[in-house]
Amino acid sequence: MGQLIEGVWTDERQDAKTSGGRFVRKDSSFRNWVTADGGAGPSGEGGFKAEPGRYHLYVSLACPWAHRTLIFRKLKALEDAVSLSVVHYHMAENGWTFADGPGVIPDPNLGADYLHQVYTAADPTYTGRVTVPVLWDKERKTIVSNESSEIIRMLNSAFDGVVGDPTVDFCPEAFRAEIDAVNEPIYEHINNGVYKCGFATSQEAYETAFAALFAELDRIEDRLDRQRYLAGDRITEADWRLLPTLLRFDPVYVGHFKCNLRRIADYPNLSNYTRELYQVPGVAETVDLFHIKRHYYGSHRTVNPTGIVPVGPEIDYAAPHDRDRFAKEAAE
Ligand SMILES: N[C@@H](CCC(=O)N[C@@H](CS)C(=O)NCC(=O)O)C(=O)O
Repeated sequence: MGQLIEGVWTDERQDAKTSGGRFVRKDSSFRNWVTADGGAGPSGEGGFKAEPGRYHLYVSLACPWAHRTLIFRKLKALEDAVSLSVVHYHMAENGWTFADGPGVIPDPNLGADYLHQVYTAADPTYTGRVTVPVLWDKERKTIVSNESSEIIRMLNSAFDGVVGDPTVDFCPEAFRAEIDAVNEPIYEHINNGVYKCGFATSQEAYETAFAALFAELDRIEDRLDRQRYLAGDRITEADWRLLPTLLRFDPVYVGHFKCNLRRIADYPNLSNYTRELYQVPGVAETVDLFHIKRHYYGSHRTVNPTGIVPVGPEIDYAAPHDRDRFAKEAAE
């Protein structure tokens, strides 16, 4: 995995060689917000007004952080308003690329061969990781944001007065505090926790992350025994932030990242919940297990030197689920 240094791509990175072999994820760099009136958002500068056709999303179908943004774009009916590029699943010496391959959607804005060219177009002296997702402003020819948690908040509401489906709200004011409260430990121990397991370079760091990951999964399993969704009786942002990790867990994280105490399939509530969310109309179209498996197993050669992609496991996310038991209980 490489990075940009002063706008120049370099193939080297001191990635997991952090204190005690722990993997530490660096904060995202572009933190501006698209807003309804173009005013500044919670961070960054203003000048990014919500307008149909103005913004473009660069994603990888493999990446769980990018996956959240695809789900919001789909469920908020913003596909025509926010255009899309998809990088190749294989991330190697050039980072993410637009090389020809199944499912790749090239860059219509800059004709870039590599995603790092999009970053240097926004900031010619950029230093840092070149990550997906990226929200690009075609008008100002710059990156609005490369932070998925903030991009989904923008997609959830900024375009409501102009385009998309304003009746869909995954972050209602009344749920906000609860959503933030559940998001925090899930991010720390599950979304990012699987990476802390997989990219640890010391036994101790791996075992610490592993214990925290399964403690949090157990806690969520218990919560989902009492309520249908993470923040209560309706689907919220918290659910869409967790789903991409759950979908990748059994096919990838159990083996590749050594998260193997239990599979999601071994958790009755989590597995039924995963299937219910997967079956929400539109969501399955955002899931690409081919990109997911090829990317992780093929790109992380420090973790899997041969690049061999396992054939299994057999998983049917479209199989029936039992989550409507909560609706039945409420009706009784
Ligand atoms: N905090 C970022 C993290 C994004 C991220 O780490 N994306 C990964 C793919 S899953 C990436 O692009 N990695 C490339 C690299 O680190 O060089 C977000 O949530 O948007």
